[in-house]
This record gives sequence, structure tokens and C-alpha cells, in this order.
Amino acid sequence: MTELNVGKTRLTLVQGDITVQQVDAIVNAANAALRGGGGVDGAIHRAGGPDIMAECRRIGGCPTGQAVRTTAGRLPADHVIHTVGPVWSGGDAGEPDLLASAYRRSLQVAADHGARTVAFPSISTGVYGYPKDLAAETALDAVSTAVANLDIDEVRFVVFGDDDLEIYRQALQPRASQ
Ligand code: AR6
Repeated sequence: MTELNVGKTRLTLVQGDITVQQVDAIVNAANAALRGGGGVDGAIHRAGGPDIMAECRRIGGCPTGQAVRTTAGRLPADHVIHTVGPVWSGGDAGEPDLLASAYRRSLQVAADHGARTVAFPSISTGVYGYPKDLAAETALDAVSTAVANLDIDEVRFVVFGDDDLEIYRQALQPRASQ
């Protein structure tokens, strides 16, 4: 089960590199300073080229749970939506709300720029240490709710590792049979 319809929006699941996705907007798991870093952030800046960082510098930063848009430079996408997920610190510091907000705000910013297809990495589950299974449930909940009010055709979850693929499959399964 790698696909689920929520209203008029398709939620799809693929394993691979987000930088090569042919979608209108890809989402970056950034930091609040928008300074670049490792993980998916490093991959996006490397593949997209310096125009993305130039725009990040002009914007200056992004609070946790919020999202901002830049060019996608040399990437196949038209937009990069930079969002900042929470650092996991046990789960009692508002992490689920902040992670849900990161997904919700990313979709809103993407839709504000006319994007109809949007690809997400698994925000906060690398360097920021968010448990992958909890993050997948929050991601699917937040996206399913947000798309009801937006004109988005596809939200693509792009997972990197085999373990992430299995976790997302498990999270999608019960939703597909509802
Ligand atoms: N395509 C898709 N997913 C990827 C890719 C890729 N090319 N590369 C890594 N992942 P992380 P965070 C997965 O650490 O936890 C950065 O330094 C990865 O396996 O990129 O939100 C920023 O600058 C993991 O499942 O993001 C911040 O400082 C997921 O992407 C900080 O890390 C997210 O891992 C943000 O940490």
C-alpha cells in the first residue's frame, strides 16, 4: 500500500532522493537560521546550487514550525519550501504540535505559490532525533487535515531508508482501509 486518497488529494509514498523528484515543490528539513547543514538540507543545497542559499540569507531565518519559500535553483522542482521541525527532547516540549505545524505551514506556503504537487522528506527524523514511527503518524495526520482546505493534487512522502519505507507503509495501511 503506497497510495491513499484523501478527498481530491493523492498521498503517495516513494523511496529515494527528494532532490530528483519531479514535483512543483519540495520541502527541506532546514534549521531556524536557514544556514544549510547535513542530511536532506545539505543534499538540496548541493544539488540546487547557490541561488537557494542566497535567498535563504535574504530571508534570514524561520522559526520552528513555520515555513518559507525560495527558488529551487537547478532542481527539477519550481520551489523549495524550507520548514523547521522540532528537535526531539522526549515528547513533552510540544514536539508533536510543532511537527504538525511544519507540515501544515509547508503545504500552505506551497499552495500560496501555486504548487499542486509537493514532496516531503521525513522532517525531524534525522539529526533532530524524532522517533520515526511517531513522526510518520503525525505527518500523515497533519497532511490529511491540511489538504482538505487546499488545491493540492499530490503529496509525496519521499523516504530515504528501508526502515522509513516500512514505517510509512505501516502507518498508511489502516488509513487506506478506513
Ligand atoms: N532525500 C530524502 N530524504 C533524505 C535525504 C534525501 N536526499 N537525505 C536525508 N534524508 P535530516 P532533521 C532523510 O537530518 O532531522 C540538517 O543539518 C533522513 O534519512 O536531514 O529535520 C539541517 O540543517 C531523515 O529520515 O533532518 C538541520 O540543522 C530525514 O531526511 C537539521 O539537519 C530528515 O533528516 C534538521 O534535522
